[in-house]
Amino acid sequence: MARISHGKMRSLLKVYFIAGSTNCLEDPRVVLEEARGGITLFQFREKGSNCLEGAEKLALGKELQRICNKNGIPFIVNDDIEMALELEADGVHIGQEDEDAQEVRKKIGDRILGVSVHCVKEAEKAKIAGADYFGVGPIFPTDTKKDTRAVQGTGLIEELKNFEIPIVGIGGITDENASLVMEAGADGVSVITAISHADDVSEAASRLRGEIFR
Ligand code: TZP
Ligand code: ICP
Ligand code: MG
Repeated sequence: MARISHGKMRSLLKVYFIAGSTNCLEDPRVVLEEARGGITLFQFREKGSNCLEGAEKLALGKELQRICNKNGIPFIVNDDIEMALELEADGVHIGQEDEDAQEVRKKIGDRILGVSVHCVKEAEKAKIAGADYFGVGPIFPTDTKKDTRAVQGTGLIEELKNFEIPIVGIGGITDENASLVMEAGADGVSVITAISHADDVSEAASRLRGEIFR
């Protein structure tokens, strides 16, 4: 296996859905099944109060991975490198508070490595460590993650373009503001609420996809 190309990575980032059991209003497996037609990449992010742990978390991850596999959607695990390796996930996403990116790259080999970055300095470090993409945010205000950095708007996306690393925006993104993120130079948008809390998940995912592929 070789590292993913920038071109392939950019195409996967277009509609990047992130969820875990605490984000979903109904069974996360049902939500993912409903979203699958609109999304290009999925991240299992099991966080927050009352989130699953241990064997239960692993079991849910496995089921969500199976749904992804069935639908040709690569499966990324947030934070939990051990679980990503155990499941043979397609990749991992880590933040600045997680394990050092260089160490993670050694552990996961050629799997996809996503790193959250909030400034040019973090981007430089992540690029050297071997990040396949940058997660940049929060772009807009969000209630989903309580310990986020300050809202950044789209400025950093523009600044990071010359790094030539694929970029996905995150934080408060909806079908109504997604085009601003793309116009700033992102390769895609990453959302939790816009899909997981929608009355009609399938329709929400398709609508977001429509905005990105416009
Ligand atoms: N990292 C920065 S903002 C955020 C994460 C995980 C939450 C994004 O969730 P939403 O609901 O799409 O704003
Ligand atoms: N960006 C992405 C893509 N995923 C995350 N979990 C995050 C930032 C915090
Ligand atoms: Mg993290």
